[in-house]
Amino acid sequence: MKDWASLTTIEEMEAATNTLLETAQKVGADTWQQRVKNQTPHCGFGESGTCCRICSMGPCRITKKAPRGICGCDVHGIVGRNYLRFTAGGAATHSDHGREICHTLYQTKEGGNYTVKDPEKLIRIAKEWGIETEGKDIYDLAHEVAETGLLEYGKPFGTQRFLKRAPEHTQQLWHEAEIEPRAIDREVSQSLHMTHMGCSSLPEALIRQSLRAGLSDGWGGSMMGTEFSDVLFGTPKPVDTTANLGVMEKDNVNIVVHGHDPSLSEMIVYYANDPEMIALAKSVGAKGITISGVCCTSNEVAMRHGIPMAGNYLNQENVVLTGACEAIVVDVQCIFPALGPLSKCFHTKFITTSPIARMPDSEFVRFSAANAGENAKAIVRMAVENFKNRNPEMVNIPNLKQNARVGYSVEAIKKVLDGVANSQLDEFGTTKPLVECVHSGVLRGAVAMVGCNNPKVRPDSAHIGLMKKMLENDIIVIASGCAAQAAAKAGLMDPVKAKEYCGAGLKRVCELAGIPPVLHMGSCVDISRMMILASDIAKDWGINISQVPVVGCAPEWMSEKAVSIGNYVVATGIETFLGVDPYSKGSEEVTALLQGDHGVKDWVEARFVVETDIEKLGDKMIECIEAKRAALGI
Ligand code: MSK
Repeated sequence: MKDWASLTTIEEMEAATNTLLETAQKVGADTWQQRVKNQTPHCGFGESGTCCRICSMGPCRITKKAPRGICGCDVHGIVGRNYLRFTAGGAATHSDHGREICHTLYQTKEGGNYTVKDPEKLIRIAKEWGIETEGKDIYDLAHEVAETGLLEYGKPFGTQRFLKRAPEHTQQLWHEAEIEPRAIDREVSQSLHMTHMGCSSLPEALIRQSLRAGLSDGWGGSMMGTEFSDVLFGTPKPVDTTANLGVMEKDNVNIVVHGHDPSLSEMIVYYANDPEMIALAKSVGAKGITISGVCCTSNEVAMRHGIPMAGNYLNQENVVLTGACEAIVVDVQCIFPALGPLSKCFHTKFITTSPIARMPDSEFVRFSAANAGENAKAIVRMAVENFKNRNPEMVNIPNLKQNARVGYSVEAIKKVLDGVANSQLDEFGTTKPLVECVHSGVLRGAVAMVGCNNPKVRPDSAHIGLMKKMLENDIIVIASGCAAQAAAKAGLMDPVKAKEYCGAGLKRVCELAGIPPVLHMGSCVDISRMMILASDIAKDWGINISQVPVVGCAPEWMSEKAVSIGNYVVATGIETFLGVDPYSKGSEEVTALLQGDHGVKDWVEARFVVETDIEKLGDKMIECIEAKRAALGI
């Protein structure tokens, strides 16, 4: 057994949370811990997916005595429809994020709020899409690529352009299964059409469309969100930062950014470093301005600027409970409406910025690409001026902080690994050294660990427990979203410390490449990076994606986006392990399609595994990786 002493434990994180909950009690604040108690036990029909409220004849709930809804739909149709709607919600959300990024790209101009930071990537994508690049002004090209991207949402004919990035075999599987995504909006809208009263109730058709809608996200909207964020803000490279609540600074103005869209947070980071704003902070008695982040906005600015990560999804109330948060500034997704009333118990300003995420008890500063600079400066000013309203007696910043190296885009991974093995890099590097490490057994395989926190799982315990188990077994972990932040908070992204906890093979790779054993690949939309990495590995290795010893895992997921992600990861040929059931257990047929030997497995060569016992989930992941190795004869 390893001694994990230098890492931050779950118990230490819980102890810190408990001191913050004492503050909550003092000020009479409501917290998610209390609301979970209020909501327990959960509705059994909802949990098993067997409640239908798609039309107003119901709601219909399926029991032994009432096996069909009023329209005659059976439990399998109801569970299947609920599952597809769940997926469509996630695909719409991720893809709309991607659409916003396309619009931001369209707004770029020389000297403007937004400029092109990675012109090579823009040119690469333009060429990939057959757009003429020769002799074109970079901003004309950016606008043309952005417009072409926007048309991916509603084009009347054809399929998503990025599908061609997948290996031929994968493309063939998608074609044969009739799940190649067409226009992104069409897949979302068709999912709603199919699940309208009186349309599909055949589980197989509903699950096929779930995969298709998921693919429109992962190989469409999300992929554009990632790629164009890189064009706009720079493709991430390894950068050092810190993580956990202790990154907030007692003597500074603390601004916490939260949500997903980097367009706003990039600007906030810029203006927090503005000498005028720093001088203003000093004039109100602070030593400076600290920006830190929660959820995926945090991942975005951490990867590109080394901005510290205060925490993940279930820490969002904690940052306010420190009493040292002058402003929590949010864009879209994963934001608790609870932040409004909670902020009112403190001096904190809860600032919403997007018409997509309006909430009571917030101050709304409508953000737009056209006036981004002005908006961001106004927000930073509001936060700074709020410092004087802080009650020093309420300040309690838990002393938890770990170092983390983040920013492993596909380009960065290839560069660090290829750089070790090969002094003559080709233009973008290859995954061959990684393939060699896995082939030789130095690394047994890889796990893509993604997803949220969910109060149904002791926060972060599944992420951290599973990661440790993988590292001990020489399985490298790539992580994104709140799973990545869990690793960073614990210290698993500290390249100096974390390698000590790995098996001998993984430790050697980390030392040679100077990487941590858990690689931060970004935010939720950046799971598309993982799809590209898996595709490139399969191509460099000369095998199918489903043969590569790699699995996906979301042990603490909670959002619709995560269901959409699960669908596209499985549809890409990667076995996906979930620690929370996606409201599908009420139907044997749907469960068999998603998890059995002859459902999605027959169509795309991968399936879901749902296991709420985290120890068993980890064992199953290792078994799956080892079975893939054995099948390859390695
Ligand atoms: S933020 S979707 S809680 S990963 Fe992307 Fe975290 Fe899940 Fe939101």
